[in-house]
Parts: sequence; structure tokens; C-alpha cells
Amino acid sequence: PTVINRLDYTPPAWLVPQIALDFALSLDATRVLSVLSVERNPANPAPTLRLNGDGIAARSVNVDGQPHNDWRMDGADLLIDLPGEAHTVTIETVVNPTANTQLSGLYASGGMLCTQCEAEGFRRITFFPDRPDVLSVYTVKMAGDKQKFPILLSNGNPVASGEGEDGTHWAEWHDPWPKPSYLFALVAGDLVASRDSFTTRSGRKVDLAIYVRAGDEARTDHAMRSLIASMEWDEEVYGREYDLDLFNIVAVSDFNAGAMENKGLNVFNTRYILADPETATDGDYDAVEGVVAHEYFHNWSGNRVTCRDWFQLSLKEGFTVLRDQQFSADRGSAPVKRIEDVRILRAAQFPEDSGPLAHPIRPDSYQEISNFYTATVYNKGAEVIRMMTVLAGPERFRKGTDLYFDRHDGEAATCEDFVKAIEDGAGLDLTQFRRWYQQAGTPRVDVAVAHAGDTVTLTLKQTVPPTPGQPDKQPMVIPLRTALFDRATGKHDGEHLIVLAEAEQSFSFSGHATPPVLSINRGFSAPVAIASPVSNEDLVFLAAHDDDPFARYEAMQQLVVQHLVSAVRGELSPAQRDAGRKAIGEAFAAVLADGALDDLMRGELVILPGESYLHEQLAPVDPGKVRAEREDLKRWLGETLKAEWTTLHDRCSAVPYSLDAAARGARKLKTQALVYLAPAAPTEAARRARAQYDAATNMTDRQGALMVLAGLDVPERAVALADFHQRFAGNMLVIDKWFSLQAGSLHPDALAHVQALAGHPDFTLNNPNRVRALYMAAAANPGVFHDASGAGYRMIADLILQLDPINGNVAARFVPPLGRWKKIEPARAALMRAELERIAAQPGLSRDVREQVSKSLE
Ligand code: HT7
Ligand code: ZN
Repeated sequence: PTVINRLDYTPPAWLVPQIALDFALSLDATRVLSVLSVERNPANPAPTLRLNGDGIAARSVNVDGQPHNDWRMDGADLLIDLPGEAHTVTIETVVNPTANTQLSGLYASGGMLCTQCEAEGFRRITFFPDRPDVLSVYTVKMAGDKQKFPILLSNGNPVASGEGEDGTHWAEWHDPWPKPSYLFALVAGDLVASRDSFTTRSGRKVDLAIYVRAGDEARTDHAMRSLIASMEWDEEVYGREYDLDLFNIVAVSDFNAGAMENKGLNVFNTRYILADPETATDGDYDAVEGVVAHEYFHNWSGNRVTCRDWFQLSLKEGFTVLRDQQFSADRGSAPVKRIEDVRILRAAQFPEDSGPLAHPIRPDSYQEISNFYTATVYNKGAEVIRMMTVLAGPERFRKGTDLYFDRHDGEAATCEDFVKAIEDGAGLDLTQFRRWYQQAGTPRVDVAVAHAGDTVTLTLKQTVPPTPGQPDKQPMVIPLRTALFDRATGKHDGEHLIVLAEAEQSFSFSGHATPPVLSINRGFSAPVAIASPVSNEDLVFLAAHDDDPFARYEAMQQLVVQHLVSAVRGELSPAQRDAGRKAIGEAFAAVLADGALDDLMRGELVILPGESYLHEQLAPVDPGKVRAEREDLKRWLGETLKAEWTTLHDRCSAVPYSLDAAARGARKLKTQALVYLAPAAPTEAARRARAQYDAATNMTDRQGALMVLAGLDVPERAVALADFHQRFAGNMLVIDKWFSLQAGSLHPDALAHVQALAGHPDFTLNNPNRVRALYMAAAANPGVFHDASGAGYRMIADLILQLDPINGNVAARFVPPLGRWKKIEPARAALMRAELERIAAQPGLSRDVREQVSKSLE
């Protein structure tokens, strides 16, 4: 396989300051005429112009207005030797959007045409130096049938339009901001717009439009509000203003990812635009707000300052995730947002960091760049920059980002440029900190606490585990917000920022006449795993008293993790099991009774650690045992606190629907109460869930109730599932939920349900949302995926093989769950590996799947 290495970067030989594109639109044969003004790059002059292509052929090539035959192909790339300093190269291609099931390049979705060019889709439309360090000013003309494509959109501003012959029309767009080809976009279709406007602080009036299919416009209000809030927030918090007179968003049903930040023309998965109370949960509302903000924020972190090469992906993605996390924290409950972000990191990124696909946030090599749009690059990337905010403090960090944007505006920059700007602007020395960009793996910090006289000494030892290609690691810089609580007063004497930078280091604090209770990595100030021997008693103390809400959550989690891990390992005597459960029950009861807590936070505190996080603590892991112990603890908590759960369910059910925090908290707890009652009192839980389902005025309540029913073997289950399907027939996003709920359910027959659902008339492999709804939920459900027979593994491997020729990008996303085989007990591990080998033996695999499978077998 061809491996691209970060250190092999060379500047492009030719630059393309201008490009004019002319599209004759058609669903199955769109003609593309591309006129490139090319100039030799003084930084790396060479005679050959390399234009990348992928699955396209040149119909004609002209140079300086003359037909030119002296070009050649090198694989999929078109090469032309050019004698002068500057030339005009014109190339004609024809593409078939309907046949483009990969959804990369120009493709058809429900009768409309749209593009997805990141990372390397532009080369599937026309020949071009398709690399992010070639920035061009785009002029785009498109013509097509007026009935089929009444709306014609591209980046920048509309400059001209008119009528053509035979019912056609045309439009021309011009984007004044030079951009890389991955930010090019075109949309043509029958769409309706919801409109609003925003005036920037320097007085520019920006027209905002969200384009959707007719009938969906009533579900765009939340996205529009989120967009306006994002524009305001970026001015206020980062000093960044929008820079065009219009900002368009288009929602499409067929999309490989969440959304795309094309300059002035964001394209979104409908999932992250459409929301109303009846069809979208509170979680969906948050996701819409977060993704709209994320894509908008890219206008500066990604578009105005872009990436030099794809190894720098975290430069834009890590930073933009941090920005969207900060925005959402400011809009809602900051502690709850932090907990959710850490939960995602632990569920998705920690397993990546400890598996065969582990890579640094700035990878060193790749075969297929699409495989590097990972939780590591995005979420760990955000955590790494968040640590800079911890080290610098918000004001100095802002000085750093101001300098970064000033210094690199209009450039294709590197992660090193970012770090240097933060160093210079914030006045930090990040020399050693840079290792976070180089080393993969989640550092583990072992903590020992010693007390003598009035001094407490913390001895911290860090270990960065070996990862593929990186057997030996250097110590990282690990900032740990820490507090020492006095047991008697329940208070601490101020927070300390401990910066662990050596393999082993001690920190002493005086003024502690009695041994204090340690609260460390408060706010999850560093993305590490802390191993500290804290007694159950101290964890119960912290869960009740810590003034850092994240630390309270963490204490609850640790209490449960410690107990479940020991239980799964068979280390608990009956008395120890009772004592462990008693401590957990006590902590839960305190949380349920604590009048000072809001319900949103209470809801977080009573969520048990997820199975994938528990798997991370155990190697090798028996997923069946983890499921059994976790469910049994749930049942025990359901029984022990039955009165509390039923009272809670009654109280929360009386709160009317609104989007305010109190009502959202009540909805969250309402379903949590059912989650605990379900294993303890299934008949009562089913009755309550059915009542919640029937009375629901919103999707949060309805989905929550259905989720609980889907996991139970009760008569209400089938009735509610049938009702849901019929009630929302035709609404693709809600039918996705119907598939997901069943695939992710705790029902003992969930695997058979998934197998049957694959044959349901609503199931299709051509829509990524539908594929993910069924199979991602199944792959994330240990009860399905890790079925001891191996049928879950076989099902996912079959899916990969079937989907790969249709959409290799999406197919490759299903490989990592199988790749975790080394962490699983031997019998299942052998079955998982066998499935990987079966996939590897298939000829003609996409580069996407081939790379993931071969690395997973190493
Ligand atoms: N920057 C966008 C990445 C993206 C993408 C990547 C691979 C294949 C399809 C894709 N669609 C969008 C999304 C973002 O992070 O904002
Ligand atoms: Zn992004």
C-alpha cells in the first residue's frame, strides 16, 4: 500500500490563484469545465503540474487556449509539463452524480445535487492539485433544468443569473476568499429556505438561510437560533467576525459525516439541522446547536486559517471542537457539558488510544486520510488545547489565539504554528508540552498520598503506554487541578494546579493536621487515567461534598467502576460485595435527596459508567460478565431505592414540556428512574413506561419510554414499537431512532432483532444514517456484538463486505470494534480475528477498509 508520511511534505510546485468552474448540471452526466490559472511556486519550482484525479477522465485539455495533447496519466493523476511561469489550463470532465454512492465529490441525494470535498473529494469532480495548501479564488457558474434545480448555490456571493434555453437557468457565484479545494461546494435542487439575518459588530448585515426540502422548514428554528448565537459568541469570546454578506446552510439526507464547513455554504446532515419537540430529543437539540456552532466556528479555525497538509487536521478539528464545547458550556450547564464531553472521550477515544489504530493527534503517516477523522484527532485534540487554557488561564490563552489568527490569516498552517502562537501570545513555554502532538496513548497517573505532621505529600508517577510504532515514551506535561478536603469541615483550602512533567514527582502541601481527602484532575483538566487508591468512604464523601461538579461525578463513577471491576474479576467476597453496593446505594440516595442539585446534574450523577469504559479497565475482558454485573447492580439499585425512583418518576412526570433547564432535567431523570426500575420491577416499569409513552408530548419522553420497553420482554414492547413506526412513517430521522433503539436494546434477543431488521423494507445500505442507526448501535451494544456465538462479529464483518463497494468511507468505520480483539477474552478474540482475516482475504477492498483491517490484524 502507498503510505503518506508527514515528514515527506514538500510545497506544491504550482499554485492556482484563480479557478473558474462551469457546470452543466444533470443527475447522471454533469459536464465540468475547469479553467485554472496556474503559477510556478517560487518555494519549490518544478516543470510538471500534477493534477489529482480519482475515477475521472479528461475529455479535453487546453493550455493557454490551445488544445494540448502532451499530457500523461500517473495512476489517477494527470501530469502536464509546462514551460513558462504562468499558464491557463482548461480541462473538461463528465461525472455521474447518481452513480456516486461513495457520497464524496458531486453526488445526488433525493433528486438534488450536492458536493462533499473534504478530504479528497474535489479530485472526483475535476483534475486539480487537491491539497489544502493550494488556495484559490473560485468563480463558479452552473446551469441546469429549472424545474429539477430551482435553487443553485455555491460558495461566496451570487454575482449573476439568468434564463437559458429549454427550461434551463444558470447562476454564477464568486468567493473572494482564497480557499483550498476541500472547501468548495455546490448545491442544486428543489429546496426551500428559512431566512434570518445577523449584523456583525462592525456593521456588516449578513443574510442567513437554511435550505431544506419543502415541508421541513418548520423544523429549522433551533438551527437558525444556534447559528445566530454562534456568530455572537465568536465575536465576544474569540473576537472573530463573519466575513461575507451571506451564510447559507443546506441540509441533505445522504451524508457520510455530520456536516461540512464549506466557505459560506455549509452542507449538513439533516440530523444536525432539523429539530422540533415532537421529533427531536433534548440530546438532538444539543447536537444541532453544537454542530451548527462547530461548522460556523470553522470559518476562522479551518477556513481563514487552514491546514498545510492533512497531518495537521487536529489544527482545525481539535481547536474547533474545543470552541464548540466552550460555546455549548456557555449556553447551557457548563458542568453537565463537561461531563458529557468526558464521557464521549472515554467511550470513543480511550479505546482508540489503547488499540491497534492508536495514533497521535498529529499522525505521522496514513494510507487513507478519511480514516483519521477520529475521536483522537477531534476530541483528544480538543483536550490538548484545553490543557493550554488551563496552563495559561483564559485571558492569556485569548492573547495566544488572537496572535494565531493574526499571524496566519489566509495561510495554510501547521499544529506547530498554533503551539508557537500560543507560546508567544500567552507567554508559555510549551517545549515539552509538544509531546502531546507526537505521542499516542492515554497516560496513566498513579497517585500515592502520604501524611506526616501537618504535611501531605502526593507522589505522582506517569506512564505513557506503548502504542503501534511507539514502543518507548517520554514523560508528558500533565496539568492536574487538585484540592485537599478536610474531613471534618467538608471544605478545602483552595485549589492547586499541579503540573506533572517528570516520570515521577512529589508535591507537598502543609497545613493539614489530619489526612485530607484528595480530589485530583478536577474538571478533567488532563485527558489521563488516574489510578489512586481512594477508599469507598472517601469517594462517598467526595460524591456528596466536592465543590467541583465534575469531581462529584468522577467520585460516583470511580465508586462504581472500582466495585464492578472487582466483581467482574471475581475478587469480591459476599461481604465485600454487600459493602460495595451499600456504599454505592448510599451515594445514590444522597444524590437523589440533595436539594441543592439541579435535575440535569442529578441525572448525570446517576448514570452508571458505560460498558466500553468498564472494558477499558479490564484486559482481557469478558463482555458477558461486565454486562451481567452492571445489570445486576442496576437491578439492586432499582430494588433498594424503588420508592425513591417511583417518587422521582411521579415528580418529573408532572413537569410540563419546555426547553428550560429544569424541564430538561426532569425529562432526563424521568427516564433514568425507569432505567433502574426496569430490571427491578419489570411489570411496574413497563406500565410506567407505557404511560410515559402514551402521554408524551415530545420525543425525549417518547424515546426514553420506548428505549426502556425495547429492553424488556413485556407485551407493551411490540405495541409501542409498532405505534412508533406507524406514527413517524416517512420521517427518516425518526425511523432511524426506531432502528437504533432496537439494535441498542438490553433485550436478550437483540441480536436476532437486528438480523431481522436488516431485512425490513425501510432498511437500505445506501443511506449512511440508516446504516449507522442499525449497525453502529449494534456494534456498540455488547449484548449484540459480543454474543458468545460470534454471530455479532460475523454480522458486522458481512456488513463491511457488503457496504464496502457502495461506500468504503462508511464501511471502514465498522472495522475498529472488531479491531479490539486483543482486549477480549481468548474465545471471543479468536472469533473476532477470524472475521478480520475473512475481510482481509477479500480482493478489491477499498483503501479505507484495507488500511483499518490490516492495522487491526497486526
Ligand atoms: N470537516 C468536516 C469533515 C467531513 C468529512 C470527512 C471525511 C468524510 C466526510 C466528511 N464530511 C465532513 C466535518 C467537521 O469536522 O466539521
Ligand atoms: Zn470540524
